[in-house]
Amino acid sequence: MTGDDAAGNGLLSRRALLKVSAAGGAGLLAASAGGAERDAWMHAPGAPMSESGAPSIHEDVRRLGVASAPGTTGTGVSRTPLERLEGIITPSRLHFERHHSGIPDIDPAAHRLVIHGLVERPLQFDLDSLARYPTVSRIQFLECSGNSGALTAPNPVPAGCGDLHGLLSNSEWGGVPLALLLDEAGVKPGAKWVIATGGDAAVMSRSVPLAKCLDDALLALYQNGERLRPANGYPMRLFLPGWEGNMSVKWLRTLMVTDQPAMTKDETSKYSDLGADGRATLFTFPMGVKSVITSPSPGLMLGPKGVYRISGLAWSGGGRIRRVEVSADGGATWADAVLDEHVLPRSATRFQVAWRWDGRPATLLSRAYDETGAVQPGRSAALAGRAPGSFYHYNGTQAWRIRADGSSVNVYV
Ligand SMILES: Nc1nc2c(c(=O)[nH]1)N[C@H]1C(S)=C(S)[C@@H](COP(=O)(O)O)O[C@H]1N2
Ligand SMILES: [Mo]
Repeated sequence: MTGDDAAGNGLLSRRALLKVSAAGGAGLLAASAGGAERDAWMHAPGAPMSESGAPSIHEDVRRLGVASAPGTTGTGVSRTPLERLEGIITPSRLHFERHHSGIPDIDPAAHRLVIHGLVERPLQFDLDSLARYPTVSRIQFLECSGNSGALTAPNPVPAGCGDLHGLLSNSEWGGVPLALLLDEAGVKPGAKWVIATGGDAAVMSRSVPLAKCLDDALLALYQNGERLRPANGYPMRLFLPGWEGNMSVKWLRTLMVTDQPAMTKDETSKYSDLGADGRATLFTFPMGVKSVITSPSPGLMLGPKGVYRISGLAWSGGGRIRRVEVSADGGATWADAVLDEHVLPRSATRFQVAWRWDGRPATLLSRAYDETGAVQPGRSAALAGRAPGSFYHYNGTQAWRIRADGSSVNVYV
């Protein structure tokens, strides 16, 4: 250990993070060079402007694992390539997708949102009427409760960070607080739940506690500054910060205020958690505190031994991330990672730590804590009490085994 060491096997202090450099790899410039020669692309004017931007043709970053269930179109998922992104915002084109019956082609002029049931005044809204309400915007994550479920498999699946954890994205969501609209409809005494249904062929339907709807629920219209993308609910979706993604009903069509949950197919046969005792738990709403190292991770190679920046994401349905620890010795010792500037409630939070890799095999792990005091469990604790095959709401720690050749692989510790 040296003065900069913060934990075993080369994890360095916060101070060391600022000193991470390519350790000579940046290439010292000969004094005579001075950039005198023009580069090839400097000899003629460049390309013109365009009406819609696109990533550099040199950057081939796409959603991962785009797949539909056999015999269907659009019933499945695509995942965010977490290991190819930095910061906390997921570009809208890379936001993960989960559709139960494809993306409906909704005519925004014809779409209506209806609020009915236990209300004084049933109301109907179109996009024009909604545009008159005050809006809010918040940077928050959306995570499918099936995310990371592959880690419940008996043997580690040889897959990458986005393949395993990419049913998580983080956006700036803008729209009208649902409380405003419910207030206008006049919720009647005795109301406790709101049944939300979507305008897709699957008619996704979920029962949401009224308290959440009156708290921070959003009728989302905007995503990262532009209208929602069709895949993510255009022209409007329910957005329930920190809660399992399934409840954020896309293409939102009706909200029925009731005194009890509806027990829809989407909250009974699916998205319930089967315990080892054979009993299923319904209504697991908030997503647990979780973190994952995005770099290094499978598919990203380390070069020669030396100091590297470990980078990752942490998030919690319970609120803000308070602390993230990283281990380079399989969980024997832990060092505090540095949290980036934006530590927002129910948002992905970027963490980093410097690591002096000695070129030998090592096992990296991260562990997150949130402001409620919740701690991300290890794998065995996260599996305790589950029936075999029960994979929703898994938030155990992720271990990457770094091999001597600089490659890495999903392992269990
Ligand atoms: N109407 C409707 N809403 C839906 C779904 C759906 O298939 N239909 N999928 C749900 C699930 S399971 C998740 S995880 C999120 C995914 O949102 P995204 O596709 O914008 O990432 O939307 C939820 N809302
Ligand atoms: Mo989901």
